[in-house]
Amino acid sequence: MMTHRYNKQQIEAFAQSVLNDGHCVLPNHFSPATLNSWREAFTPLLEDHIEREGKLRNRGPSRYYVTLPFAAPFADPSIYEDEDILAIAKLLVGEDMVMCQLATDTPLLGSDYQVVHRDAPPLFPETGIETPPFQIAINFPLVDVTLDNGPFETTRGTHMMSKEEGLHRMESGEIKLEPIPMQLGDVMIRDVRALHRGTPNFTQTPRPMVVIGYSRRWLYRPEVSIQIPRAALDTLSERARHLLRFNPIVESLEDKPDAEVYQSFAY
Ligand SMILES: O=C(O)CCC(=O)C(=O)O
Repeated sequence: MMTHRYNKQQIEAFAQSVLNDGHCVLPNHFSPATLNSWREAFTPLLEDHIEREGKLRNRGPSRYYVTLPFAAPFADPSIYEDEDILAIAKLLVGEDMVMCQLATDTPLLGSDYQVVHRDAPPLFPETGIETPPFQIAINFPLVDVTLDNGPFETTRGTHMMSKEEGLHRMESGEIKLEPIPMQLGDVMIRDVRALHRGTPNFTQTPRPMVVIGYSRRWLYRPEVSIQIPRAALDTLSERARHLLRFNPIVESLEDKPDAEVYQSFAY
C-alpha cells in the first residue's frame, strides 16, 4: 500500500516552490536500497550505450543520455507512482497528466560544463511570454551528488521569462547558477524551462541521474517516449495505464531504436 509522507499543505508548498523558483527537493524520499539496485542494473546499460553510440557525444564529452527499459527494476510503481510526487505533479501539470520519459543523464570523468539551456522549446515563441508549467522532470541520482562529481546547476525564476531575458539577467549577475548537491534518495522536481546546465564529474565514478517526465496530456515531445511491452500492460495499475496511455506498446523491448531518439536536447 503506497502512502503519502506529506500532508496537503506540504504538497502545496512543494508545488509552489516549483511555480516560484522552478524547482524543489524532497529530501531522503526514495529507499537507497532500491536505488542501489537501479544503479547495479544501469551499469551494463551505460557500458552498452557507450559502446554503441558513445561517439555521438550529443550531450557533450563523456556525458550520456540513456533511456531506461520499462522492465525490472526500473518499471517500479513505488517510484513512478509515488503518491507525494504524483500529488505535486498534478498541481503542476494537471490531473490528466501523462508520463512520457524514463531515462538517465550521466557525466563521467572528462565531462565538461554544458551550455546553459532549457529542456523544452517555448510553447509560444512569437510572444516571449511564458505560461504555467506544461512539462516537469523528476530527477534523482543513483549515487550521492557532491560538488566534485557533476552537480546539476540551475537558476531560480528563469522558467517564467524568455530564454534571452534569463540569460541577460544571468550575465548581469542578478540571477546565479546554483549547484544542487543531492544525497542518494533525494528527489528534485523541476520545471524543464528553468535555465540549467550539467557540470563536470571530476571523479572516477559515473554520476547517473534518473529523469522521469510528466507533462500535460496535450504535450507531444517526439524526442521522448517509453516503450511499454504488451506483456507488462496487465501488470500495471489502472492509474499507471492511464499515466502511460500515449506511449507506444511493443511486442518486445529488444525492438528498440538503434540510437537514442533524443539527440538534440538544448533549447
Ligand atoms: O545531468 C545533468 O547534470 C544535466 C544534464 C542536462 O541538463 C542535459 O543533458 O540536458
